[in-house]
Amino acid sequence: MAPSIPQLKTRTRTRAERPRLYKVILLNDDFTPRDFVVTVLKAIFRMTEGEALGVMMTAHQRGACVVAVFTREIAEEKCLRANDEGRRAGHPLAFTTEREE
Ligand code: TYC
Repeated sequence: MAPSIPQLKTRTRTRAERPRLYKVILLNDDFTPRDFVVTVLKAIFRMTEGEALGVMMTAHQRGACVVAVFTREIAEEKCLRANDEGRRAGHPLAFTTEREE
């Protein structure tokens, strides 16, 4: 019987692709009370009072502000929860998500 030749094992490492990131964006409106926006930012996005105030004021003055960046699932879930908070309180508060370049 012919001697068997030991096979060289080659390992191919498949690195997971970097997940795409999604921005959660806060949109200004004329009706939602400022302190309500701050409360939602603190509750859903775990911001400090100061951070939430800064984001709320930027949206208020410029029309919109990026709140944070997440993977798609997290961004969509937080956006949904934040929009729900506004709806349940009867405010037109709106968050949206946008894919990063
Ligand atoms: N513009 C609102 C007001 O004057 C406050 C506000 C700020 C609402 C930011 C939404 O994303 C927002 N009461």
